[in-house]
Amino acid sequence: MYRFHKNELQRRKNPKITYTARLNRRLYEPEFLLKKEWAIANIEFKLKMIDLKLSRKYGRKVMQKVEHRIKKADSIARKLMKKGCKITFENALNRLNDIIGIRVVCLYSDDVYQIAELLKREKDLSLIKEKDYIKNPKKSGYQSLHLIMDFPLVYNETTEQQRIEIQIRTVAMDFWAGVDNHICYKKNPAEIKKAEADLKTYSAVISNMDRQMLELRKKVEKM
Ligand code: 0O2
Repeated sequence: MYRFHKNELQRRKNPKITYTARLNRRLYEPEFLLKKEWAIANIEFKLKMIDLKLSRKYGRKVMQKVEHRIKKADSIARKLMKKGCKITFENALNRLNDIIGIRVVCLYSDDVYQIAELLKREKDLSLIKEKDYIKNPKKSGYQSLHLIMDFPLVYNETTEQQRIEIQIRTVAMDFWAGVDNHICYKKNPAEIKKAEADLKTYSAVISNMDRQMLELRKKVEKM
């Protein structure tokens, strides 16, 4: 009689586990990870230079936080399924824009657009798509400016485009997204109906607060 390992039994019950496990193996290949980390380091260096430039210009620290993540296999699998694609490494690379995600958080909403403008002026970054969820928040209330960009990574004498999603937002928007992530985002819609409505209201509150803080800063600058 054959005895199956517990994981194998689980896989037979749910083929998604096999696909995700395969995906996981490819995502953890050292060369793949190295290239992703390398691209991240390059973009973070550019962001550091932009921060220096803006911080000198305005005499205040502009970027409050810069963080990054490489998307995990289960999150990739979920997103591919949502898009109706098979869970494969190739689909992950070709269909998803945010395997590499970088987030920049700043104090004021006009900083968001200045940072975006300077990123767009970088000669070796190509803008693929811009999504302005500040001017047009998502149905959930989510606000942020997303730039989908390509960066040509030179590796072993070849050049490979690395797709990166850069999310730029204020501290207030980041606070909202953090709470939404904890309470609502990617959760069962039936369980979170009430919280969803409240979060939508708070998104408007935060948007107002951002506007007031910006006006206050401008008033103080004129004094
Ligand atoms: P995670 O956990 O951050 O990886 P696209 O293929 O670009 O057209 P995509 O990527 O679904 O479609 O684009 P979208 O809607 O712009 O969302 C990209 C990311 O924005 C999400 O990535 C989240 O990080 C963030 N986001 C979007 N909507 C919400 C929201 O309602 N609440 C919160 N908290 N974050 C949101 P992932 O892969 O979904 O998640």
